Amino acid sequence: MSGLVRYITGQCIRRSVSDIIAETASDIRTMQVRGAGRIARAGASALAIFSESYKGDSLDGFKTDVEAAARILLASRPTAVSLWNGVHASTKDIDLALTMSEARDSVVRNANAFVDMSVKALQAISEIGARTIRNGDVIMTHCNSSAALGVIKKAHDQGKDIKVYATESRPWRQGILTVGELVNAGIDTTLIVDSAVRTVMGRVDVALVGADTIMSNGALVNKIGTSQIALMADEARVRFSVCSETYKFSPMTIFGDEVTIEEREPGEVVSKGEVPDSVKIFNPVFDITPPKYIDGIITELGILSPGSVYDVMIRQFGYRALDSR
Ligand code: RI2
Repeated sequence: MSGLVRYITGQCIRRSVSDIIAETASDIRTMQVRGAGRIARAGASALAIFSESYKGDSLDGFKTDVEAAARILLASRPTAVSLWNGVHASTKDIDLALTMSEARDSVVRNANAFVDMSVKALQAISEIGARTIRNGDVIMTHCNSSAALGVIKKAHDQGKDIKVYATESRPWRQGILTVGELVNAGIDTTLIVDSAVRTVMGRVDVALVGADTIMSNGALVNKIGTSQIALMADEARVRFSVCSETYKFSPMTIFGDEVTIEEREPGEVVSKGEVPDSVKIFNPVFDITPPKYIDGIITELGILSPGSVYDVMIRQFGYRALDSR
C-alpha cells in the first residue's frame, strides 16, 4: 500500500492523519494515484480526513488552513479539472459557516457526498454506455480510463460478444493496466503499440475513451494520443465516444480560460544516457480533441452531444464555481 492511504472505488482507508494533504498531493504528482476520477476522489477524501482531525478551534484559522490544503492539492497535477471540481465541491459551503464545527462538518459532508456522487456516476455511465455497444462490436480504447472500462465490462457482463484493442499509451504504459483488467474480466483483448492505431482502426466499430477535462465547447482533453485516435476514427467512419462524469466539465473554460496541458519529465520517455544529452525531450501528457470529432459524450445524465456541454455545465455548476477562481 503506497503513501498513507489506499483508494479503492473512491473509499479512503485511513492509516494516519498527519500530513494527509502533502502525502495525497505527492501520490497524485508521482501518479501512485492516477486517473481523473481517482485523483478527484483522493483530493476530496484527503480534505475530509484533514477536516475531521483538525485540532484548532478558530473558524478563520480553519478556513485559512483548508484554503492552503486545497492549494497544495490543486498544484499536484494541472490538467484534469476533476480534481479542481472535487476540491471545490468539498469546500464550497465553508464561507456560509458561522462556527468552526459548522465549517468542519460542511467540508466532511460535502467531500463524502462528492465521493459518493462520483462512484454512482461511474455506475450510471457503465449502464448507459453499455447500451451503445452491440453484440459483436470491436472496441478500441486508450490509456486506462475507469469510465471507459466500466462501459466495456458492463457490455461483456450483459453477454455481448466483444473484442477490445487497447493501446500501450506511452510513456507511462497505462495500457498494461487496461489489458490486465480486461483479461481478468474474461474479455478478448489485444494490446497494440500507439503507432498501430491507424492500421487497426479498419477492424474497429467504436473507439471509447475517458476524459480528464471537457471544455465548454465540447472539446475533449485526454491522454496524449487521443486526438490521433479521434482523427483516425473519423477517417475510417468509426464512432468515437467519450465516457465522462460531468464533474470533468470545466466551468473555467466558459470565460476563456485555457486548459493547462501537463508536461512531465524527460526521464519518463528515455533513460539517462539512452540518447545524447543535447537531444531535447518534449513530453506532453494530454492533448485536445476538437468537438467535431466526438460523436457522443456518455455521462451519468445520459449521452450528450459536444454542443450541449455548455448548457449542462451552467445547470450543474451555475456561476458559483467561477466566483472562487
Ligand atoms: P478515469 C487518465 O489520466 C487518462 O487520461 C484517462 O483517460 C483519464 O485519466 C480518465 O480516467 P492519467 O491520470 O477517470 O493516467 O476514467 O494521466 O479513470
